[in-house]
Amino acid sequence: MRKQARSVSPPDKNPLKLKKKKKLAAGIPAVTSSMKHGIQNMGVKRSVKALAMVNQKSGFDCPGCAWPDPEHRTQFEFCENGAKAVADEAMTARVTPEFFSKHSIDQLSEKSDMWLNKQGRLTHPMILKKDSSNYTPLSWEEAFEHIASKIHSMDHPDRSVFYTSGRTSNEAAFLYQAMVRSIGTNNLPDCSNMCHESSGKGLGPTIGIGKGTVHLEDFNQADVILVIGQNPGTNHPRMLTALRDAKLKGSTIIHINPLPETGLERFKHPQDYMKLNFSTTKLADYHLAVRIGGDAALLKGFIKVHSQYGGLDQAFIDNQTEGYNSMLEKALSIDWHTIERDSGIGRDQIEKVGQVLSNSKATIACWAMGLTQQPNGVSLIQEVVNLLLMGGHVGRPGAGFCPVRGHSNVQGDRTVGIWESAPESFLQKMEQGLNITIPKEHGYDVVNAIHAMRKGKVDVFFCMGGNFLSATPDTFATAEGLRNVGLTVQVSTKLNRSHLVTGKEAIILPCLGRTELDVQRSGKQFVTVENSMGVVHRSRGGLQPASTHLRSEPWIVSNLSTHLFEDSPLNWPELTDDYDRIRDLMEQCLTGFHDYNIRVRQENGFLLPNPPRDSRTFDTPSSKAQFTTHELPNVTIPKDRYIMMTIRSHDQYNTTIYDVHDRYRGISGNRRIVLMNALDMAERGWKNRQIVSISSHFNGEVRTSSDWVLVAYDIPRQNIATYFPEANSLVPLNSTARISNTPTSKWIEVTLKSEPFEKKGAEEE
Ligand SMILES: Nc1nc2c(c(=O)[nH]1)N[C@H]1C(S)=C(S)[C@@H](COP(=O)(O)OP(=O)(O)OC[C@H]3O[C@@H](n4cnc5c(=O)[nH]c(N)nc54)[C@H](O)[C@@H]3O)O[C@H]1N2
Ligand SMILES: Nc1nc2c(c(=O)[nH]1)N[C@H]1C(S)=C(S)[C@@H](COP(=O)(O)OP(=O)(O)OC[C@H]3O[C@@H](n4cnc5c(=O)[nH]c(N)nc54)[C@H](O)[C@@H]3O)O[C@H]1N2
Ligand SMILES: [Mo]
Repeated sequence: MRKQARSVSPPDKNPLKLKKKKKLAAGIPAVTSSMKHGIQNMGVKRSVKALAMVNQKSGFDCPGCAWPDPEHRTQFEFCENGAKAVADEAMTARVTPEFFSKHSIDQLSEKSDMWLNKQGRLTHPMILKKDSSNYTPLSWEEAFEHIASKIHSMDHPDRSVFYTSGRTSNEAAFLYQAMVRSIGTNNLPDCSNMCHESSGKGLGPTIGIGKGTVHLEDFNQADVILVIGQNPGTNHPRMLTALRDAKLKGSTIIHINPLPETGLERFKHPQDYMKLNFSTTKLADYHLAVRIGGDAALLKGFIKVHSQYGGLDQAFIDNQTEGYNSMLEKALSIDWHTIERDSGIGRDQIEKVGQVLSNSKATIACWAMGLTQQPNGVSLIQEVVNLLLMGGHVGRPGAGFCPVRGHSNVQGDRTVGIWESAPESFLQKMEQGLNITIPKEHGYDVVNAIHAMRKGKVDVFFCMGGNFLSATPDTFATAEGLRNVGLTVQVSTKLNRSHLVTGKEAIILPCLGRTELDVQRSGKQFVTVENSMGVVHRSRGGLQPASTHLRSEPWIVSNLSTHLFEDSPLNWPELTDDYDRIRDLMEQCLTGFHDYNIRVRQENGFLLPNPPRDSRTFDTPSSKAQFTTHELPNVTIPKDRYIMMTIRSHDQYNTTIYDVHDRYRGISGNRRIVLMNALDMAERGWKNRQIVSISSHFNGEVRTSSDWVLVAYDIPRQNIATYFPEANSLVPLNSTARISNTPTSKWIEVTLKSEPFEKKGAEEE
């Protein structure tokens, strides 16, 4: 019998080191860190080769994040964390069949997530047979036959679920959804359900498109840039360059965040050292240390101030919007006491910053997970829309909405069909283009997929990338769900915990990454991606693949499809012989992709249509932008409770842990830490390094996790922060944002209890 694998990483046992928080982002330490990760993982020669290709017109798109590339690129168009992402994929270590024969999955699960990732690139297709404890190799042909036979034996197409993580190229994602819809289901959950779903659901009904409306060039023309609930210094370091350039041109930057994130304090471009320019730039002019969940109140405050101090674009409000009066009436009905209490920000400061916003001729609002992963994530985004619409800050230079996407192609994946609840008009065009019949019922999103697995409703769970077990909420509940599934399949580059906590049978299909050469029958291929600002461009890897057994994601999909469908209107093998054929097909099925193969070969790719940005028009039922009216959420917490947010450290990429450092925050050695206000600690008689257990409370359910270490930090009172994914077992599966169903990873109500110091090693609860 197979022993059960552990679902939460054991801690890396290093002593916790605490230093002062850094005030300067990037600079020389960023250069040193890029080099260190590069050389350790890839060696000198490969580092130079790989990094010379990142974000170059003839190279590959950085797998780090979705921030766009400037038109005038430098020779080194990457950042510290992009370099780490490249090094992590292009590393020379390998996970081979011998590795799997040496280690059983339960043994591997006792290793930390960091250790698992460090073992290197997966090299062969592998299968974990029923009741067996070790993966064994199998051929691609055997793998496809096995998966196809499981899918054929299902009672209903909806008993299969197909997850996607946002690194998948447009071509692979498009073919993948075509395969899934040909099977007859819309069960296409993706990482976006846990990420910017609230942005899409907030923007769609108000401005008529679920995407941002700015270009990179707009940053140079903005009067004011709001950065809300986002830590670009760590997660989008190249955005700091855009902020610096904007700043040097006179923009005012307003940072709204419970934490004083270093990236927004002072910035030194790493490449300036080569030009012997040692000056640093102060970025944020204002930092409002809002309480977690306090943005709703703060935004109402700004709206009140704006209505008093003028700067309203009355003509725009009158002619191109609806709902202004009701929205304003609601904001004005909320008294200052409530706004101050809920936001944690004094009226003086709100008025001061509110005036800056009122006086602005062009405002850009950027945001990320601090807003989207709140229970009221969708209405928060819509309050941001309210605020900007008041001044007409959309569809003109230097102004607009900028949801800053995470995974490098998460936006593109959605555009090409990774969408469990795609609108009917989208599916109709897809149906015609593919010449198949597509069911119109919505499929499972991430949270509903977990519910379905737990209820025994899933026979086959297929993942195109990602780490479903560790990225999703409620780790133990998700693990139970996964163990219920007949067959789980992971198309992956690196080993992670989702390969260990599996269905009754599991298959690993190792694939090429962004950095690698992709050669098909017609020769070398490139793929395309869409960045956070709607630019579609090419990405072509150049390194020799990590193993000769690796296959590209499009190849994997087309070969599986060949085994799945006896008579399909699509000629699957032909599609992957030359990816131009995939793009030809995409042109037929998607809006905005005409002359795809020609336009994507232009130097900087092409822009997808975006009515608010291109023509200040709004694709809503009344063709007007919508102001929306929202109640304030209840954010009062009982005296003995805290609100916990789960965030990223500087040395991780989502569930991939590169190292145990969080350089900017001055923390290293341990990832099971809790950032807590020193006064809250003193009140409980606690000091730095106190060990605590955390219990989350939701609808009467309690989830507990032990062995966490307290660190005194500059964070609002009754707010605490822990790292994702270690804290995910505390995120209740049913605690999701209204409308978007995004897990509320930034709003978890918890209590803390001290534990004896000698307690070692996090236990599996
Ligand atoms: N190096 C690196 N780059 C990455 C990633 C990575 O893991 N590593 N992940 C990628 C992905 S998929 C994504 S989605 C992005 C994530 O990028 P971010 O959204 O920047 O990531 P988080 O660490 O989740 O940080 C959220 C920020 O929101 C703040 N916050 C939390 N609650 C609130 C609140 O109530 N109000 C306000 N105003 N702020 C709040 C936190 O203090 C934190 O600064 O980054 C992408 N890029
Ligand atoms: N508590 C909490 N939970 C969160 C979040 C949070 O802030 N707090 N953030 C959420 C967010 S924003 C996101 S986006 C999700 C992320 O969820 P996922 O996207 O599922 O997770 P990742 O950690 O990015 O996936 C890493 C794995 O992807 C595989 N991989 C890497 N590159 C490739 C490739 O090119 N092709 C293929 N096929 N596989 C590849 C590797 O095997 C690697 O181990 O997590 C969410 N979960
Ligand atoms: Mo994300």
